[in-house]
Amino acid sequence: MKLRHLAPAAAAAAALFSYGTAHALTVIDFEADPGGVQAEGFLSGLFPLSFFSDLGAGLELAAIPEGDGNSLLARNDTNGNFIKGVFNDGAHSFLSMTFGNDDPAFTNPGDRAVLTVYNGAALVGATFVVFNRNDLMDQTIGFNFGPFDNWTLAYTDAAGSVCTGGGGAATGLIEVIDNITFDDGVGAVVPEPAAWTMMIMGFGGVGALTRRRRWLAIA
Ligand SMILES: [Ca+2]
Ligand SMILES: [Ca+2]
Ligand SMILES: [Ca+2]
Ligand SMILES: [Ca+2]
Repeated sequence: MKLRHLAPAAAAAAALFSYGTAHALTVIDFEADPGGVQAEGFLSGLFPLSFFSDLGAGLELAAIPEGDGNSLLARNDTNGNFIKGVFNDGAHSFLSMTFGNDDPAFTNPGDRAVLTVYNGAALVGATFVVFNRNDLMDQTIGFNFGPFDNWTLAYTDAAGSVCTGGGGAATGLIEVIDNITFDDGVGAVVPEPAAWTMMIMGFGGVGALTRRRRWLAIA
């Protein structure tokens, strides 16, 4: 079974306009996975990314309104649970995902999703996105500086403490993530501006070749 990749041209175009990587991108959307409670370290199909929870329990796949079809949840949130990912194929330099379940009733202004990436045990970096607090999966968080081979995604308050109840509610704030997108590893090098010029010229060349083929076909 082949890993699902975006078409190289589409990936390159997306990279050009968003994150500046030049790799093919793989997307995990969990749509082919059976729903329900998941074991620690579970894999989606043959994708090289194992999922864990910080507390060692609470991972679940479910189709919920706060997700995008089947999505990944970390329950047990009153104890401060969150999601971890470990790549099984070495280091990467691009990762993004969508996130939801930012209930206005269970969050405070400034609460956020925090994505932290590591290479082995070494911290590589962290980024955050403040919730728009609409309980919809309509925000994305990403990191594009590697190499890293594992990561955590946690919902925290504005000070960075993992949410254990939000807004004074008894229920915690469950991380819900989906559409996990990553590059094909650190083998390739992020192009310099001069290389981009060459690549853009290359895209033009592809178009010219296509037109020539079409012309030949008509002839
Ligand atoms: Ca999905
Ligand atoms: Ca949590
Ligand atoms: Ca919700
Ligand atoms: Ca939202």
